[in-house]
Amino acid sequence: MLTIALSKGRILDDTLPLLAEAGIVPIENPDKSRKLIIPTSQEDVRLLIVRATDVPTYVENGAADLGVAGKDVLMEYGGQGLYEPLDLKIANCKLMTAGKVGAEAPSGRLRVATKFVSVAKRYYAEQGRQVDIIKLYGSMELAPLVGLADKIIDVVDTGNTLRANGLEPQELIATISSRLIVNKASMKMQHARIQALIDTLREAVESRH
Ligand code: PRT
Ligand code: MG
Repeated sequence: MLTIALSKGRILDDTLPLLAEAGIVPIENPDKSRKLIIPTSQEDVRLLIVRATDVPTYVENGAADLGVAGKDVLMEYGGQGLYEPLDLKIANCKLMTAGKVGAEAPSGRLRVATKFVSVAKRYYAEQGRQVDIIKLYGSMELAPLVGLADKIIDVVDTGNTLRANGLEPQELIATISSRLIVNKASMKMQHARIQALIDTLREAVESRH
Protein backbone atom coordinates (compact mmCIF):
# COMPACT_ATOMS: atom_id res chain seq x y z
CA MET A 1 0.00 0.00 0.00
CA LEU A 2 1.17 3.53 -0.83
CA THR A 3 -0.35 6.23 1.38
CA ILE A 4 -0.30 9.88 0.27
CA ALA A 5 -1.08 12.68 2.77
CA LEU A 6 -2.75 15.82 1.43
CA SER A 7 -4.64 18.80 2.84
CA LYS A 8 -8.04 19.95 1.56
CA GLY A 9 -8.25 23.21 -0.34
CA ARG A 10 -5.72 24.56 -2.78
CA ILE A 11 -3.14 21.79 -2.30
CA LEU A 12 -5.69 19.04 -2.94
CA ASP A 13 -7.20 20.95 -5.87
CA ASP A 14 -3.82 21.45 -7.54
CA THR A 15 -2.41 17.99 -6.71
CA LEU A 16 -5.32 15.86 -8.00
CA PRO A 17 -4.68 16.75 -11.67
CA LEU A 18 -1.01 15.78 -11.25
CA LEU A 19 -1.90 12.47 -9.57
CA ALA A 20 -4.44 11.81 -12.35
CA GLU A 21 -1.58 11.91 -14.84
CA ALA A 22 -0.01 9.08 -12.82
CA GLY A 23 -3.32 7.18 -13.05
CA ILE A 24 -4.26 7.89 -9.41
CA VAL A 25 -7.84 9.17 -9.09
CA PRO A 26 -9.77 9.26 -5.78
CA ILE A 27 -12.84 6.99 -5.68
CA GLU A 28 -14.86 9.80 -4.09
CA ASN A 29 -14.44 13.58 -4.13
CA PRO A 30 -12.25 14.31 -1.07
CA ASP A 31 -13.54 17.92 -0.92
CA LYS A 32 -17.11 16.65 -0.39
CA SER A 33 -16.47 13.44 1.54
CA ARG A 34 -16.19 13.36 5.32
CA LYS A 35 -13.88 10.37 5.08
CA LEU A 36 -10.26 10.96 6.04
CA ILE A 37 -8.95 7.90 4.19
CA ILE A 38 -9.92 7.91 0.52
CA PRO A 39 -9.30 4.90 -1.72
CA THR A 40 -8.20 5.56 -5.29
CA SER A 41 -8.54 3.95 -8.71
CA GLN A 42 -5.36 2.06 -7.84
CA GLU A 43 -6.34 -0.38 -5.12
CA ASP A 44 -2.93 -0.17 -3.47
CA VAL A 45 -2.84 3.65 -3.30
CA ARG A 46 -4.87 5.68 -0.79
CA LEU A 47 -5.10 9.34 0.20
CA LEU A 48 -5.06 10.66 3.78
CA ILE A 49 -6.79 14.01 4.33
CA VAL A 50 -4.96 15.95 7.06
CA ARG A 51 -4.36 19.57 8.11
CA ALA A 52 -1.73 21.31 5.96
CA THR A 53 0.60 21.75 8.92
CA ASP A 54 0.26 18.06 9.89
CA VAL A 55 1.40 16.63 6.52
CA PRO A 56 5.14 16.55 7.42
CA THR A 57 4.36 14.83 10.74
CA TYR A 58 2.43 12.02 9.05
CA VAL A 59 5.15 11.52 6.46
CA GLU A 60 8.18 11.75 8.76
CA ASN A 61 6.63 9.21 11.12
CA GLY A 62 5.70 6.80 8.33
CA ALA A 63 1.92 7.06 8.77
CA ALA A 64 2.03 8.22 5.14
CA ASP A 65 4.70 7.30 2.58
CA LEU A 66 4.34 10.52 0.62
CA GLY A 67 2.77 13.91 1.08
CA VAL A 68 2.35 17.35 -0.43
CA ALA A 69 3.20 20.37 1.72
CA GLY A 70 3.86 24.06 1.20
CA LYS A 71 7.50 25.14 1.53
CA ASP A 72 6.30 27.55 4.27
CA VAL A 73 5.02 24.58 6.27
CA LEU A 74 8.26 22.65 5.65
CA MET A 75 10.43 25.63 6.67
CA GLU A 76 8.49 25.91 9.91
CA TYR A 77 8.50 22.15 10.52
CA GLY A 78 12.29 21.95 10.05
CA GLY A 79 14.28 18.80 10.64
CA GLN A 80 16.11 16.42 8.35
CA GLY A 81 13.59 13.59 8.60
CA LEU A 82 12.10 13.86 5.11
CA TYR A 83 13.10 13.69 1.48
CA GLU A 84 11.85 16.58 -0.64
CA PRO A 85 12.49 15.28 -4.17
CA LEU A 86 10.16 17.43 -6.27
CA ASP A 87 8.88 21.00 -6.51
CA LEU A 88 5.29 20.59 -7.75
CA LYS A 89 5.11 24.35 -8.56
CA ILE A 90 1.54 24.57 -7.21
CA ALA A 91 -0.11 26.73 -4.50
CA ASN A 92 2.50 29.41 -5.22
CA CYS A 93 2.79 32.37 -2.88
CA LYS A 94 5.33 34.41 -0.92
CA LEU A 95 6.25 34.37 2.74
CA MET A 96 6.49 38.02 3.72
CA THR A 97 6.52 40.50 6.52
CA ALA A 98 3.67 42.99 6.45
CA GLY A 99 2.65 46.00 8.50
CA LYS A 100 0.27 48.93 8.59
CA VAL A 101 0.53 51.29 5.64
CA GLY A 102 2.68 54.25 6.67
CA ALA A 103 3.39 53.00 10.22
CA GLU A 104 6.55 54.32 11.92
CA ALA A 105 9.11 51.96 13.42
CA PRO A 106 8.31 51.26 17.10
CA SER A 107 10.50 52.88 19.75
CA GLY A 108 10.98 49.61 21.64
CA ARG A 109 11.47 46.09 20.37
CA LEU A 110 9.61 45.11 17.23
CA ARG A 111 6.64 42.80 17.98
CA VAL A 112 5.91 40.29 15.24
CA ALA A 113 2.76 38.15 15.20
CA THR A 114 2.84 34.93 13.18
CA LYS A 115 2.09 31.23 13.06
CA PHE A 116 5.60 30.79 11.61
CA VAL A 117 7.46 31.18 14.91
CA SER A 118 10.61 29.21 13.96
CA VAL A 119 10.89 30.93 10.59
CA ALA A 120 10.46 34.33 12.26
CA LYS A 121 13.13 33.62 14.89
CA ARG A 122 15.59 32.49 12.23
CA TYR A 123 14.81 35.41 9.92
CA TYR A 124 15.39 38.12 12.54
CA ALA A 125 18.35 36.31 14.14
CA GLU A 126 20.13 36.25 10.77
CA GLN A 127 19.69 40.01 10.62
CA GLY A 128 20.82 40.48 14.21
CA ARG A 129 17.50 42.13 15.06
CA GLN A 130 15.97 41.54 18.49
CA VAL A 131 12.21 41.05 18.25
CA ASP A 132 9.35 39.70 20.32
CA ILE A 133 7.50 36.92 18.50
CA ILE A 134 3.80 36.46 19.26
CA LYS A 135 2.39 33.07 18.27
CA LEU A 136 -1.02 33.13 16.56
CA TYR A 137 -2.95 30.33 14.84
CA GLY A 138 -4.80 32.44 12.25
CA SER A 139 -6.17 35.85 11.21
CA MET A 140 -2.71 37.35 11.66
CA GLU A 141 -3.82 40.47 9.74
CA LEU A 142 -5.78 41.57 12.78
CA ALA A 143 -2.77 41.86 15.10
CA PRO A 144 -1.32 45.19 13.86
CA LEU A 145 -4.81 46.73 13.64
CA VAL A 146 -5.54 46.27 17.34
CA GLY A 147 -2.03 46.93 18.66
CA LEU A 148 -1.12 43.32 19.41
CA ALA A 149 1.92 43.51 17.10
CA ASP A 150 3.82 45.91 14.82
CA LYS A 151 4.22 43.44 12.00
CA ILE A 152 3.07 40.03 10.88
CA ILE A 153 4.74 37.24 8.94
CA ASP A 154 2.33 35.36 6.68
CA VAL A 155 1.98 33.91 3.22
CA VAL A 156 0.71 36.36 0.61
CA ASP A 157 -0.75 35.55 -2.78
CA THR A 158 -2.68 38.43 -4.37
CA GLY A 159 -2.15 40.71 -1.36
CA ASN A 160 -5.91 41.43 -1.30
CA THR A 161 -6.29 40.25 2.28
CA LEU A 162 -3.50 42.58 3.43
CA ARG A 163 -4.90 45.55 1.49
CA ALA A 164 -8.44 44.94 2.76
CA ASN A 165 -7.04 45.38 6.27
CA GLY A 166 -4.89 48.45 5.65
CA LEU A 167 -1.64 46.46 5.61
CA GLU A 168 1.12 46.31 3.00
CA PRO A 169 3.59 43.59 2.11
CA GLN A 170 7.13 44.60 3.13
CA GLU A 171 10.09 42.19 3.22
CA LEU A 172 10.21 38.98 1.15
CA ILE A 173 11.36 36.05 3.30
CA ALA A 174 10.91 33.24 0.77
CA THR A 175 9.19 32.37 -2.48
CA ILE A 176 6.85 29.45 -1.75
CA SER A 177 5.48 26.51 -3.71
CA SER A 178 4.33 23.05 -2.64
CA ARG A 179 6.72 20.11 -2.53
CA LEU A 180 6.35 16.37 -2.76
CA ILE A 181 7.79 14.89 0.43
CA VAL A 182 8.73 11.25 1.02
CA ASN A 183 9.31 9.17 4.14
CA LYS A 184 12.94 8.04 4.26
CA ALA A 185 12.24 4.38 5.08
CA SER A 186 9.50 4.19 2.41
CA MET A 187 11.96 5.54 -0.15
CA LYS A 188 14.27 2.59 0.62
CA MET A 189 11.63 -0.13 1.00
CA GLN A 190 9.48 0.83 -2.01
CA HIS A 191 12.16 2.52 -4.07
CA ALA A 192 11.23 1.46 -7.61
CA ARG A 193 7.57 2.29 -7.15
CA ILE A 194 8.08 5.65 -5.47
CA GLN A 195 10.81 6.67 -7.92
CA ALA A 196 8.49 5.82 -10.83
CA LEU A 197 5.76 8.01 -9.29
CA ILE A 198 8.25 10.88 -8.75
CA ASP A 199 9.37 10.60 -12.39
CA THR A 200 5.79 10.67 -13.69
CA LEU A 201 4.91 13.64 -11.50
CA ARG A 202 8.07 15.46 -12.61
CA GLU A 203 7.06 15.02 -16.25
CA ALA A 204 3.54 16.27 -15.46
CA VAL A 205 4.97 19.35 -13.71
CA GLU A 206 7.47 20.07 -16.50
CA SER A 207 4.83 19.76 -19.22
CA ARG A 208 2.96 22.61 -17.49
CA HIS A 209 5.90 25.01 -17.22
O1 PRT B 1 -6.39 26.72 6.37
P1 PRT B 1 -5.73 25.90 7.45
O2 PRT B 1 -5.59 26.64 8.74
O3 PRT B 1 -6.25 24.50 7.57
O4 PRT B 1 -4.21 25.64 7.01
P2 PRT B 1 -3.37 26.43 5.96
O5 PRT B 1 -3.79 27.85 5.84
O6 PRT B 1 -1.93 26.15 6.27
O7 PRT B 1 -3.76 25.62 4.66
P3 PRT B 1 -4.20 26.15 3.24
O8 PRT B 1 -4.84 24.98 2.57
O9 PRT B 1 -4.95 27.44 3.37
O10 PRT B 1 -2.80 26.46 2.56
C1 PRT B 1 -1.97 25.41 2.17
C2 PRT B 1 -0.73 25.99 1.52
O11 PRT B 1 -1.10 26.77 0.39
C3 PRT B 1 0.08 26.93 2.38
O12 PRT B 1 0.95 26.22 3.24
C4 PRT B 1 0.86 27.74 1.32
O13 PRT B 1 2.05 27.05 0.97
C5 PRT B 1 -0.08 27.71 0.10
N1 PRT B 1 -0.73 29.00 -0.21
C6 PRT B 1 -0.72 29.59 -1.43
C7 PRT B 1 -1.45 29.78 0.61
C8 PRT B 1 -1.85 30.90 -0.14
N2 PRT B 1 -1.39 30.75 -1.40
C9 PRT B 1 -2.65 31.95 0.49
N3 PRT B 1 -3.01 32.93 -0.16
N4 PRT B 1 -1.79 29.65 1.91
C10 PRT B 1 -2.55 30.61 2.48
N5 PRT B 1 -2.97 31.74 1.82
C11 PRT B 1 -3.80 32.71 2.61
C12 PRT B 1 -3.09 34.03 2.89
O14 PRT B 1 -2.37 33.93 4.09
C13 PRT B 1 -4.27 35.00 3.05
O15 PRT B 1 -4.73 35.02 4.37
O16 PRT B 1 -4.94 33.04 1.87
C14 PRT B 1 -5.37 34.36 2.17
C15 PRT B 1 -5.62 35.06 0.85
O17 PRT B 1 -4.41 35.45 0.22
P4 PRT B 1 -4.31 36.78 -0.69
O18 PRT B 1 -2.90 37.32 -0.54
O19 PRT B 1 -4.55 36.31 -2.10
O20 PRT B 1 -5.33 37.73 -0.22
MG1 MG C 1 -5.74 28.53 5.26
